[in-house]
Amino acid sequence: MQIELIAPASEDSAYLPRLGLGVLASLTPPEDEVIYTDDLVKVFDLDKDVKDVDLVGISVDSKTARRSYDIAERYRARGIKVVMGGIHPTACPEEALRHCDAIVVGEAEDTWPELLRDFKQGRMKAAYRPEFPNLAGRPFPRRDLFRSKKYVPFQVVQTMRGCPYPCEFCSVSTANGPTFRFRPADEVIAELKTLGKLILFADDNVMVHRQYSKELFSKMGALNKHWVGQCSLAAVKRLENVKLMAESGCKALFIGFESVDEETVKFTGKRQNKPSQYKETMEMLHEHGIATWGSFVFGFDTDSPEVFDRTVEFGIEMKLTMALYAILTPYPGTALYKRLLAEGRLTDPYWWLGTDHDAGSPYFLPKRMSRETLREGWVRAWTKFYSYSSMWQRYTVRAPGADTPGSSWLQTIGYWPLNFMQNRLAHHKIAGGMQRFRSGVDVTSALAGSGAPRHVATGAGGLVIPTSVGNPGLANPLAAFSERKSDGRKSLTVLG
Ligand code: B12
Ligand code: SF4
Repeated sequence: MQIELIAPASEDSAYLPRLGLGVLASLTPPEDEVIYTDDLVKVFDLDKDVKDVDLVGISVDSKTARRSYDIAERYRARGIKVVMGGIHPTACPEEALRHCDAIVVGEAEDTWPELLRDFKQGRMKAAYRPEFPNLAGRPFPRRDLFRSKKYVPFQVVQTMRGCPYPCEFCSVSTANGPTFRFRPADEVIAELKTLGKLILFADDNVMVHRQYSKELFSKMGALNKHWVGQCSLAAVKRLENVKLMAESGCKALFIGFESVDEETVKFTGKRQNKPSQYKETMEMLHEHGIATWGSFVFGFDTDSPEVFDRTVEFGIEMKLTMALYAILTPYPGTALYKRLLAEGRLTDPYWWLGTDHDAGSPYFLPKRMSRETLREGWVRAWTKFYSYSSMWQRYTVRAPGADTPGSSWLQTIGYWPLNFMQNRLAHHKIAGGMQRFRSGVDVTSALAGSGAPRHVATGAGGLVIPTSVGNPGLANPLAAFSERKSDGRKSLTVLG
């Protein structure tokens, strides 16, 4: 039988293959053929790209939910059964089931082979709700399916799942459970040996369990890899951890600061972050050749309008290689979503069913500023942090010390191209509202079947966007009309 596994794309997708689909492919019996389709490397044409396969599996997160439903509907119209899995169907199973024939709620390692058997016997169930699987002894993801040259040259590897921290805005502890589950370090090492030099760890936190990380990173040293990953501040404030990571080949870390204010980090539940220690920690990372990419969120209840400039100045002072600023987003299933809903502060409870997620954000009423102020501050933060003067002030190259390696190639060679790229992103996407990608289907008809109570507003070029009753989507302040490229990728924006 032929199974097509689809990775739908959103305006925030990165050129990285979808590891979860490689995992499913590796668990598919060898007699079945797997086709991997990535909507980002080649935009899936809803009229031309529907194939006559036996079964379709779509990996869905909230940003790609709307696009996934559009694709699924085209297959189902041809009588082809569609299965959905991933974080969004896990958070919104009833909604997803309105658009497909079966869902997997949670992690699919144990369930996928069972689901395929059921399908072949004509008795596929509507919902599969597995326990959290043991991660030991699993086959390596099928990376032979990820052939596009457009993918960034880092290979994605996962070592663990789950998280015990209670960060209110995060989906991980609810979806993957509140305890850590690790793959045996030797299995990770064996997988790494089959891969190229550049590795991206798809872990929420690469240094979360000292004993495990010590074993893994000590063994990695001999492999001579260069790796990047996400890490919490709690881990990197200890010199011995930073040394261990640097020696194992760590070249950059994506760090969840979330906020530069003590009050806010306490409020979000991210108590392991201590703003008073940020500076020392960043210094230590830079000395050890680890470039830093800070992640910050705006819109917490404790945030006031001064937070934007303060956060940008902090990033400049810390000489961060890059920064990502996000507007607090109520992802379904999170404690944040539930609280804002209970407080009557969600402006569009089904925001993910819209086509341009940036245009309508923020999707809630902030406490200490208006939605407009939050949005304007977010745009200002991006453009200020990636201004030429900020780029110049942040640039630093460290020579090797007695026991420190000095700046890595990501900082010395990568800094300028990466920052120019982000400068373009800040102006075109964040300030300009230009989407990298848009599904290109008629929103009104798609919404008719979505079950979401909503109004629609007509925007420039006759485009229609959903808004919620009484809370019209915010107009992007700087973008006035659309630009559609021949491949349909960059298009439109604004609406109001
Ligand atoms: C790596 C990663 C990224 C990479 C993506 C790489 C890629 N192309 O996949 C990058 C950095 C680019 C990224 C970007 C973003 N990410 Co991200 N990311 C992750 C992370 C840390 C790991 C995902 C992963 O690879 N897991 C490993 C694989 C093996 O697991 P999996 O995908 O969950 O798949 C399993 C199951 O879900 C299931 N499954 C999955 N698909 C399918 C399909 C079928 C048919 C079936 C049956 C089962 C099934 O089976 C698999 C095996 O068990 C997760 C956090 C997490 N722990 O999940 C966040 C996470 C998915 N990201 C998140 C977010 C918010 C984003 C961004 C919006 C951030 C931003 N502001 O830009 C963007 C949006 C990306 C987009 N889709 O447009 C949220 C999503 C929340 C939500 N409700 O959607 C998460 C959960 C993090 C969080 N803290 O909440 N991300
Ligand atoms: S933000 Fe990071 S530390 Fe907090 S719950 Fe999510 S994965 Fe865990």
